[in-house]
Amino acid sequence: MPIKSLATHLKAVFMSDFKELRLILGDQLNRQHSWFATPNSSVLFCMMEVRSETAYVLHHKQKILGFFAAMRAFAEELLSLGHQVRYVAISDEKNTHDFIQNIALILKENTDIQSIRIQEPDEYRLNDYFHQQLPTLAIPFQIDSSEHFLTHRMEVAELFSGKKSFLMERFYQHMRKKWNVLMDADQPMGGKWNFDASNRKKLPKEVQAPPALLFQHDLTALEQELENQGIPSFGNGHAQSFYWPINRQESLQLLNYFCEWLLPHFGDYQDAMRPNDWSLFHSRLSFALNTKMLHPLEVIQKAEDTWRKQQSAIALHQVEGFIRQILGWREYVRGIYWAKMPEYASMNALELHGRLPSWYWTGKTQMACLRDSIAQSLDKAYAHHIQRLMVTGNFALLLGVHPDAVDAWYLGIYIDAIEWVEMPNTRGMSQFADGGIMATKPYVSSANYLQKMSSYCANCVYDPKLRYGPKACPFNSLYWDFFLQHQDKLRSNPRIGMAYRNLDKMSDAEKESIIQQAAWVREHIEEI
Ligand code: FAD
Ligand code: DLZ
Ligand code: SF4
Repeated sequence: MPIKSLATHLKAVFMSDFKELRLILGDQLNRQHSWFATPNSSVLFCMMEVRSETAYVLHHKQKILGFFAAMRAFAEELLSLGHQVRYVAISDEKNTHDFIQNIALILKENTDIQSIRIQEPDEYRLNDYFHQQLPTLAIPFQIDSSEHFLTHRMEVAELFSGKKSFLMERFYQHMRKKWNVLMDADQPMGGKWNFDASNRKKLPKEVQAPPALLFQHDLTALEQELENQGIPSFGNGHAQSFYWPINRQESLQLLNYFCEWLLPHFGDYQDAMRPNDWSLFHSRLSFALNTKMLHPLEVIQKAEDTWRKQQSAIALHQVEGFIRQILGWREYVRGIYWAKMPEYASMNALELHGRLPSWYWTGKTQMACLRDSIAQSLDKAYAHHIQRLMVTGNFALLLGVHPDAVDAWYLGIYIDAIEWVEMPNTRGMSQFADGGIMATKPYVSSANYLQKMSSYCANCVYDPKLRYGPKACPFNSLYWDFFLQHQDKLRSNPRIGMAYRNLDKMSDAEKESIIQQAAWVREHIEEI
């Protein structure tokens, strides 16, 4: 593990006359940042593994392993490029496990340091912490851009100033023009901005996705180090053959693999689900992107270039569907986060107060769709978008779970989960807790949708067609009960008209049966 040579390097570090300290956070592993353009012997780069970051939520083991392994690899890379690095490992005896206290110690050891620079932290929590704590060091400091995003923090807020809801589609068109992506002069390629309607195909049995590209890292020593330090976590670590990319080179390999093998079908099967097929045609690039090992523009441009060179093999809707996720959704959710924090973190528009069933932490439920999606998340620290939105998220919302509990689960379980992207997706898009800032209606469905878009139901003890009785799929009664319970807040929403028209056609006895069946599901939630 790289940590050995980092430790050796520390001796050299103490003998130098550093003038400036620059802190690199665990999700700032951007080798192309202007900070690293030329090695400068008066600059000391610092990286820290701290308990405050491992403990703000209970993380999946792969998330901690992945962040620490990527941080260590990045420090090694900086050293090899001639930069000076002080790496504070989790087991470092002097580690105070707090960024500012660690910096204070380094300043004590390096009395020539006259200034500090950090890059903008992406999470509100850490941004707030540094704004409050940096002045206490009584030394000039500067906060630089992370040079990662395609929008500035308040761009979405400015674009939608004075508006109640923030429509992604408008933002996306603005981004396509701004960055000249998939454009034909000032018009969108193919005459349409959005090919969403072509992104909802069912996955036919005979279509097999190519295998996921997996790397092989032996992280058992790091896993042992975390255990020795008593760092809590959950889920399967796969430390012996850790398969996520932990450096830029591997991240680029993953991007190339995606463009060559998966992009040709990405758009078609973007919303499809299949048991035991954990990533289908998805890129699995979110960890590399969120740690900044990859820049969003290089991912977008690589996808667009691949399409331009192979238009006979790759249809426009495949690449547009992919680019929309990164140029559109990713930047958009970040903009919502900065526009609405800190209030966003406590929004609970539907006033939900339920608990997350304990099987969200074990996968032990008889519902095939939830069992597979949760077991996969525990094993892989990954689920693709539609599993997150329409299986685990959908069920939590129908059940009436408090958005805080849902947020904590999503923030902990996925390797790509950093609050700026996790929270708007969970609290906003998935749980409708922001009352419709992000989504124009709640993303809920009965078994009908799940049966259409997946093959889960074929092997489930529950019947997707039944609404009542012991074999009835729990999604069905909860779905109608959801609309009954939230009539005061949802009935006037024109996008939900159909659900209320269907409810209005039901007899009182039918509605009463739904209410009773949903109550039964809630009462027996731990056994279903
Ligand atoms: P692909 O399907 O291959 O998409 C390509 C890239 O587009 C992703 O890597 C990601 O960077 C971006 N992207 C796609 N959808 C979104 C989206 N809705 N918002 C932002 N970026 C998007 N994404 C995270 O990166 N971190 C999270 O913590 C996170 N939490 C989520 C929680 C919920 C409840 C939901 C519904 C979605 C969440 N997402 C999150 C968005 C999305 O599910 C993941 O980005 C995606 O599943 C990652 O897998 P992938 O790289 O294979 O994505
Ligand atoms: C996710 C994570 C973890 C588990 N640990 C660390 C850490 O010890 N040190 C660090 O600098 N970063 C870590 N991270 C990533 C941070 O949580 C991330 O940098 C912030 O959330 C800022 O967006
Ligand atoms: Fe999920 Fe219901 Fe289908 Fe079972 S029947 S897999 S619980 S949607």
